[in-house]
Amino acid sequence: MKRGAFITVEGVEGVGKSTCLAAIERSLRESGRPVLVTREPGGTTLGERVRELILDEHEGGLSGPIEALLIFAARARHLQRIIVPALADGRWVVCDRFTDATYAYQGGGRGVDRHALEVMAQMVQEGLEPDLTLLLDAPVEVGLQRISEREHDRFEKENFSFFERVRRSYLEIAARAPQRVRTINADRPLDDVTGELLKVLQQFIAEFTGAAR
Ligand code: Z5A
Repeated sequence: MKRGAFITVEGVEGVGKSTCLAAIERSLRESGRPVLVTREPGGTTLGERVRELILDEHEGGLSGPIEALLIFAARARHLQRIIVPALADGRWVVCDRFTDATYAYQGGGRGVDRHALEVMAQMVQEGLEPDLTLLLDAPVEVGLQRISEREHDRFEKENFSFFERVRRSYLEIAARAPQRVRTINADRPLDDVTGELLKVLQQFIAEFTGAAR
């Protein structure tokens, strides 16, 4: 059986990832593909515990390296228990954030050495990379404004320059891997954003299914 495609969605807070994930899932299901939607950190009991821990605003003293180690531990379990079996079973896996988020937040945001992150990624992913990454990009102030009404978690309480570094890291990743990472301008009305996103997705489906034939 052909393996399914691995699609990730990335971006700084408030760019519209959750909103767009729903549109991606709908579109894939309508095209008759078996879909698994998951998230990081999360997707397993261990992953959800790590998520709770790293988002808890009362959790003091979690340095960048501690965050990275926790996130990669959760990722290892997520890959082993959920992502790899689903892909092998022919399902299309759509994941809300993956390793690019670690390069952006722990690398760019917290200053963890990129090489150390690459070593952990290699150990945990064993060469598996997303087939397509949809990077929703908008100025930091736009995203933060969109989430200004809700209660903020540990990351969302960071300062503006932290998110600027995160955004810059994401854009650098996209520049280095233009084939895999497709950047979508998320500073537009939602219909325009989802319209472009679904167009990119359709193009990818055609390429992936053609290439997998
Ligand atoms: N993290 C990490 O540090 N390292 C890692 O390796 C990983 C994660 C994997 C959890 O992420 C945290 O984990 C994350 C980094 C860290 N930081 N935080 N917090 P998350 O993905 O669960 O949380 P999030 O980024 O905070 O999600 P979010 O704030 O909900 O953002 P979003 O999903 O991109 O936005 P949304 O909920 O779809 O939309 C926000 C609001 O904007 C909502 O009211 C929408 O209706 C509105 N919206 C969306 N699009 C538009 C447009 N185009 N126009 C107008 N309004 C819009």
